[in-house]
Amino acid sequence: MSTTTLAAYLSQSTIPPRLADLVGAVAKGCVEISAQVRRGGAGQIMGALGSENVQGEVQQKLDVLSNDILLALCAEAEGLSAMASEEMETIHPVREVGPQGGYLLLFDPLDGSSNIAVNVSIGTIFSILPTPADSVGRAVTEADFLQPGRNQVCAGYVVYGPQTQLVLTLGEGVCAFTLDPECEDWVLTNPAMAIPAETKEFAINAANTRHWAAPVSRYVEECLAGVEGPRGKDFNMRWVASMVADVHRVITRGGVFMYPWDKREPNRPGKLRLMYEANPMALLVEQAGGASFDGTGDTLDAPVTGLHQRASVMMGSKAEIARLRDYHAA
Ligand code: AHM
Ligand code: MG
Repeated sequence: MSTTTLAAYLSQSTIPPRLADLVGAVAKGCVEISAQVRRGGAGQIMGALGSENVQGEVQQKLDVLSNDILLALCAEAEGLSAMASEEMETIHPVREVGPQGGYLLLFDPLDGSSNIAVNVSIGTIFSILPTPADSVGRAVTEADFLQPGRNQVCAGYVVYGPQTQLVLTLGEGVCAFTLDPECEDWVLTNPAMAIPAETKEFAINAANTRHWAAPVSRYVEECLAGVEGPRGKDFNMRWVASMVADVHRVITRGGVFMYPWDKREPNRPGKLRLMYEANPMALLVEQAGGASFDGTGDTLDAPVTGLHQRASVMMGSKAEIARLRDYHAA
């Protein structure tokens, strides 16, 4: 059986070489993160660091280690102008933007940190934006990053589960690669991921039921009513509490992932971050034939005002997102 590696895939003539180079650097960083994740308690990576990130969350050793790995390896990619991350308050400039333009990389280096200690799937999420046209000849600023998700030229995630998988879009569909730990090559294992239209699964943290907005409560209540309810079928609920793992399941076999706005903090749009969590996942879901919604419109069209801005997140099978839209409009 012939196999296609990530390197071969990225050498296609339709992919700009400097973008391919950057994606290769992110993937290489994730091979290193995967190795650290697998060492677990046998290495020095478990536990909290004693510091907090810009969002006031306790940083785990693995959060910071993963951040450092991506910063170091991606800085080598020639086309990269600057990086931003969940773990850093401000941007990390790399080089002045040359005449060919450049790229901005955003990432959540280790998503689902609460699952590290319990040996449950975690992940890395990344998003690549073009540097704005007027940035040539100067260092980029934070304002250059504040572009809608629709501008992304690439998005992806790596899930560190029983297998380590990279799921990637360069704007023309979604493909998945599986890491062969023997040779450290990413092998193309699904060239065209497609979210099934029909679903019987939803993912939401049900502990927050009492805080939800009415349209979300209505949607979930109707799923729970099962075959006797208005949906006329039984649903399953799943919640890994790692967005990467939950969205990976949705992209693989359909369903809906939700972390919507709720009444706990009415002025906060949601828990998850727009630029390095919601937007890359929304592009992947859309490219796999699904849709995403932030309670007002498409996630990818949401106005961006800050690097660490939060978002209300609903994404998955198209018909389910259309239903959620209708309920929000009612
Ligand atoms: P993190 O980036 O600090 O790990 O937080 C994001 C994670 C998501 O992966 C997941 O969907 C969510 O937080 C789980 O939150 P909760 O524990 O409230 O269910
Ligand atoms: Mg995260």
